[in-house]
Amino acid sequence: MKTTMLVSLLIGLIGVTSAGQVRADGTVDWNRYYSHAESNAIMEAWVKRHPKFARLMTIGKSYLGADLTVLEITNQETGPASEKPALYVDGGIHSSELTSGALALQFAGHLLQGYGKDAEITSLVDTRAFYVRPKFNPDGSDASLLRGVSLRSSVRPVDSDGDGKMDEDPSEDLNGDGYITQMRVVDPKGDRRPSTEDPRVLVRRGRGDKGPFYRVMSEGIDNDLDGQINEDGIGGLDLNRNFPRNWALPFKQGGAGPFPLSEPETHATVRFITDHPNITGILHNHTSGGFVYRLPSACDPAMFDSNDIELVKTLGNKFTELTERPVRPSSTHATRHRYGTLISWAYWDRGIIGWVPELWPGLGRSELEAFRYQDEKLGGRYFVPWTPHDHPTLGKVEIGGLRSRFIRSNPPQELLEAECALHIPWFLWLAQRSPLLKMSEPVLKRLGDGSVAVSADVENVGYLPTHLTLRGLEAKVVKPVVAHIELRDAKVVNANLVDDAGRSVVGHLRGSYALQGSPEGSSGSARWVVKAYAPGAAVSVVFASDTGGTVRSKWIPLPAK
Ligand SMILES: [Ca+2]
Ligand SMILES: [Ca+2]
Ligand SMILES: [Ca+2]
Ligand SMILES: [Ca+2]
Ligand SMILES: [Zn+2]
Repeated sequence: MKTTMLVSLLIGLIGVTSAGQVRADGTVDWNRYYSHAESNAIMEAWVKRHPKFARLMTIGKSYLGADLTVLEITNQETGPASEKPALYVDGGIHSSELTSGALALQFAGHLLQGYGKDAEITSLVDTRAFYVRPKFNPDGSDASLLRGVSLRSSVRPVDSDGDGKMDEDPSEDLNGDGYITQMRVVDPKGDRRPSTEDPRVLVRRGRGDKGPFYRVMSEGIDNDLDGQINEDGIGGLDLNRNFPRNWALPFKQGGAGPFPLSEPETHATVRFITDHPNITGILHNHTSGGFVYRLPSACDPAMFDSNDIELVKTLGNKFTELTERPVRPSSTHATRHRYGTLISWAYWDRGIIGWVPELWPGLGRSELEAFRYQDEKLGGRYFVPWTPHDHPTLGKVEIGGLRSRFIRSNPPQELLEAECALHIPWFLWLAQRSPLLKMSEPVLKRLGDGSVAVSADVENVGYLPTHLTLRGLEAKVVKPVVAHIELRDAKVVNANLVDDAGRSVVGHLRGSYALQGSPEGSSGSARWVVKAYAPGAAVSVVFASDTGGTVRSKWIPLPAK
């Protein structure tokens, strides 16, 4: 069973063709969901079109061997990405949450198309870097998009019902219409009845209601004859429970994998973020709900420093201001606690503030409103009329109902671009909130003995402190600002606090946000005494911060007598 399913999954993936989706003017139709191959083709076309700004990286392979691709965006002429504060943006950790990946891709397109036209974007691409990963989990996203498979995250087989068999009972498209919808069967004990306002809609049965009553199941058969229909479909892991901080065993939380970072998709993420200490913020996109989850996440909120939470709330308030949508803490589900999330790991182990935008509030408040909308605006194409079907074990059933993937769980294509675009101003605003170093012109002063004192000041003109959060400071996971001097035909004869590598530690610098507990002062300085040993001697001063970028002076000749 396992092998057959994997083979059919692979065939499904190979069957994808990557048509050219980028138009001659560089634009892309954002009212479309793209497969992993199409998404990669779009990013490859951008790299060809904008070689100065875009670079494609493969950071690992998925469970089925697909490339895990990240698009790096920055202006190479103003310095490499590694020397600039960066924002990490992903989507698609959860397979059917396809809007999240669409937003990541659209965000990258917005940056590339906006450069040179929009002053804010031009400045951001010149001074910051972006790492955009539209398909966190390409196997699962393609299974959902291309084959309508229902699965939470990765396609790695899991025995979800504990019967010793893995993925033995997925859903089946019994009526062959290309969709997995619902089956309803008349049952006096059923908990549903047709709505009096719209008989196509099944609502919860109330006390004293009149029949007929229905039992509703997802479309399929009981493949393993255990009495349950569709109880163990493809996959079963939740990759956003597989991160190493506060990871939990299955007795506390299912689907988290056998051990932290057991999965290639999560391992590549932790490797990538750790290897890119310039990342100052994480946008880990999901769907649906129409709000943003903030820290604290995946552990007791009391463990979090209240000053860090104040900072998180301040940053989140801007989202509400820009979108009129709420921000909610991620850890207050008493009954549904989460463990091992990406943003929890990023905060505790890297000091980074991460966010979980849950896109798409849905169509209206009730199922009835969704039906009405799809009737009036979407040509009725998301409803499959209830049609009799002879089920092999249940006998007479009806198959039909709402095709919910692109109406309830994700927006219909017509609304996709607008839903994603709503979030972009806040993403840009967050990118601007990074720390950012700026240095003064070094001052050179000739001393009596013929040596030259070189001094320079540096300031964090950004918003966040260079340590990002108090967690980043206290756990020493974000490095302080350091200075060093580059020399031509000169040597350092005395230096203020120079370490073995010739660097002077400036320390952490506060930004314009007054984070309680952050070191005082947003500026620092460094000083060296140097001596020329040949004519034409010159120096250049460099201040480097993982999170605030690297700034360099030009080469300055040492003053002659
Ligand atoms: Ca099973
Ligand atoms: Ca069907
Ligand atoms: Ca079964
Ligand atoms: Ca079973
Ligand atoms: Zn999700």
